[in-house]
Amino acid sequence: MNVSYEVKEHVAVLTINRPEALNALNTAVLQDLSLAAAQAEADSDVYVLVITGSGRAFVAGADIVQMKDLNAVEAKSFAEVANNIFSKIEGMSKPVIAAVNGYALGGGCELAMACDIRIAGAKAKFGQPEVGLGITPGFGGTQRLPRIVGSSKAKELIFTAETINAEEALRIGLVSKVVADDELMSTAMEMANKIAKNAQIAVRQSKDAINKGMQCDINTGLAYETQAFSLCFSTEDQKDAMTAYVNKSKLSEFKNR
Ligand code: CO8
Repeated sequence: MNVSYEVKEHVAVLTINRPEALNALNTAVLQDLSLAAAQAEADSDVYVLVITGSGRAFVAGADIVQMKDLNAVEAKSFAEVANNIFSKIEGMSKPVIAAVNGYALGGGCELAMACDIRIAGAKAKFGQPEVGLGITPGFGGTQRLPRIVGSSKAKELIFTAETINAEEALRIGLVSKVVADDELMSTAMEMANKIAKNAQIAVRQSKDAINKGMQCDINTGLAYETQAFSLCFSTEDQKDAMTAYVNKSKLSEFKNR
């Protein structure tokens, strides 16, 4: 297996595990990543997924050895397979945190960008080196990077193929937190556990409204939000939490229904 998967309470941790090739994404790794993400989505006990890499890389890109001799038709199919998997991860009902422990280059940066939140270890490195290899980004980089950091910075990063460090990634908004390398997983787990304690229907509706809203005009987005907001009033969680607030008591946990 190129991916290890374990569940701790309500948090699943998916570790890409091909350290000898800096976790480069070949067909087998993509397949295992896809299966593990689907497992997390299907498991009703899992509320949050954390994705990380083993060794000194998160993912150092798509596998260049596998890509080298592809023709255009094969390249299209490879890109489509990965794009489908990344879009499934992005579209998961549950929040996904990328704990970026090292190189996140090319397909690795693109995988991190398909996650909802990115936390970086201090040694993490980000970049889209594709034009230096004679190709464009192919696993979503031309689309997700400008949506996250703006088109000018995205174009600069993609056209120059420059690698940036974690502090610069934080400065441009590519990641939301940088922590010491040895605190990366504990920080990611702490954030995941904090999310897991909230009302999961509300968390998932929020994610859905944000994701849909990022793809449309603001009035359509506001309509998605109104739908998500009003749906929450049909849950026991909303009644329980607001009743507890009004009674000045503390809700011990959400039923998530
Ligand atoms: N593919 C295959 N093997 C890789 C990759 C990769 N992306 N990255 C690292 N490896 C392998 C190395 O070949 C090496 O293997 P070996 O020991 O057998 O020689 C091993 O991992 C360790 O790597 P290094 O010895 O190079 O480690 P260094 O610390 O010296 O360097 C780097 C680390 C800087 C990360 C370096 O490995 C590197 O530059 N890697 C390539 C990074 C890169 O260019 N990534 C982008 C790839 S393109 C991409 O992702 C496009 C996605 C869209 C594709 C569309 C499909 C059609």
